[in-house]
Amino acid sequence: MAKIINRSLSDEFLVEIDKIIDYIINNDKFVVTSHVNPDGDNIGSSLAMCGFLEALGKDYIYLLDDAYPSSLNFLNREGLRKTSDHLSNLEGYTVIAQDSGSYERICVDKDLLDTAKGIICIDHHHTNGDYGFIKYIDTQASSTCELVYNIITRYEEINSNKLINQDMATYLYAGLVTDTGNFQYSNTEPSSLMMAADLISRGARKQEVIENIYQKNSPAYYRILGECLNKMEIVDKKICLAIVTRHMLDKYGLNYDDIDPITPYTRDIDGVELGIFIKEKEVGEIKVSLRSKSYIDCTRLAEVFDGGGHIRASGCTIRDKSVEEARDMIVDQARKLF
Ligand SMILES: [Mn+2]
Repeated sequence: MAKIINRSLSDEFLVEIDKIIDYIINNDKFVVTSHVNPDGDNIGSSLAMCGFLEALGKDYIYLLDDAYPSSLNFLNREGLRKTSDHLSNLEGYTVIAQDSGSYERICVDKDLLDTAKGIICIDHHHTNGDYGFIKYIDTQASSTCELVYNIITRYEEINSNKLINQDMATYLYAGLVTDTGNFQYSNTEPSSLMMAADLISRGARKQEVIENIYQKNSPAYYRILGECLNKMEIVDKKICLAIVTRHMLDKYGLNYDDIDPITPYTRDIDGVELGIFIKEKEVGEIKVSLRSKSYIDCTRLAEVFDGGGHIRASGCTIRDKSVEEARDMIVDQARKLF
């Protein structure tokens, strides 16, 4: 096979990848973790890293305090995930924190986290602050799964062996699919598609991933989607707003997690650049998902409300406001971006 031209494996990143590989080879105890409110990339990259550590015979703990959303439960490895309340300290353990754009978002009790030896940060968030004694942060990467894939395949190349088994390939594929919107988003690069091809050739169960993530919607989901889209609002022809209230969730008997797939509808309208999905998780706790098509930087809007994320996909939380108040605040700020 011809040498793959892979932007994400430039010398600058290879230095960090090799530091991580050396560190893992020379140390024995690791904690693998990720961000709060787990998504496909969070779970996929964590389980793949666990698989890598397992293949190298390392002692590791998979620690994540938040439960998986139901659509990703098919990835669950029974009994593997531990939560902070079951551990008294992490002395001697090095934490590998993946896909977490800030220290605060790491989904482990912070008093417990502070007892660890240190943190290795592997991430692709634009808003990543400064944590970790080794940092492999590539904000152009499709997903953290792509970074973990780069680490494992680099190890394979150095050691002339193959470590990615069918399960690991499936975990990595799930994260790649979810973070690229099933290869639709602008973060889909040649390297992402090469990675997908390689994972499928190594047995990634791609049909299982697609069916579980995209083809298991309940009838109640379609009914709430119908009501939500019916009431959708277009502002200045460029901003689309959709709202799901707590009352609507209760009416349809749905969980907050179930309505996530509504988000892209707000962006995918002809002429709309910015999609805003407002979700009243609880009264006084309003979650806002932001998506842009081609030129608005969503993080600029999210950061006004102490949120963050990626240029094309960000989020924030507005507290102690009604849905109407939150809507007005967001629209005021959103208009300033144009
Ligand atoms: Mn991610």
